[in-house]
Amino acid sequence: NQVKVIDHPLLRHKLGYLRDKDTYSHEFREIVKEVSKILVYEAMRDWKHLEPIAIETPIAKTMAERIVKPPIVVSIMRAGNGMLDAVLSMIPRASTGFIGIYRDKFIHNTVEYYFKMPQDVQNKEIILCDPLIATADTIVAAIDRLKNYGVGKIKVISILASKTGLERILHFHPDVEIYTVNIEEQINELGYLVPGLGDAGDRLFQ
Ligand code: HSX
Repeated sequence: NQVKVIDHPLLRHKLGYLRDKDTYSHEFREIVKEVSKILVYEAMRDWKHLEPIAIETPIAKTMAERIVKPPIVVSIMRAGNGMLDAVLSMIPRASTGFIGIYRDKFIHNTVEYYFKMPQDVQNKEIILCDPLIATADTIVAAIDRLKNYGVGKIKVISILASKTGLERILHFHPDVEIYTVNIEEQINELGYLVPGLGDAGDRLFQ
């Protein structure tokens, strides 16, 4: 199964605050960070690239492990930037990419205005961050673009994702894994998740 819904009492508690329209922006930002750490923790669960390293504790010599070949953390701007620092704090050796992309309601298509990846992306694993997946137009366009660059496995972390959006991602990209807190049943005529949490970019940055 490519879709992992991380069901946990702490996440359900935090999601309530994210959904609540009366949650202040500074609180919303903090909670997005907390949830992002939990999602990336789950996304890294099957990470295979660990290297043994000899260290000394204050008491004795021992062996430890270090993550090698760290993934590239990619933010879909602007809302993905609300997740980025938290994810990087969990994987400090990761490099970072940015994709500026939005759904244009007049031309009914996605528009890319920025694309910046680190130097060597060939076969590198990707953690792709965007708090919301509604129609999935944005994330599918981002995945298309990353695959054209020859990246390795892509894991998406997203706080809420619509049922149709998830189906759409897996229709085009069945190899992608998606980690989310909840699957939303509906999207309204404006393209917002229902009940959702509103526009994640606006909630984060006002
Ligand atoms: C919001 O719209 C989110 O952060 C995503 O970037 C996008 C989701 O909408 P959709 O393209 O999945 O419909 O700004």
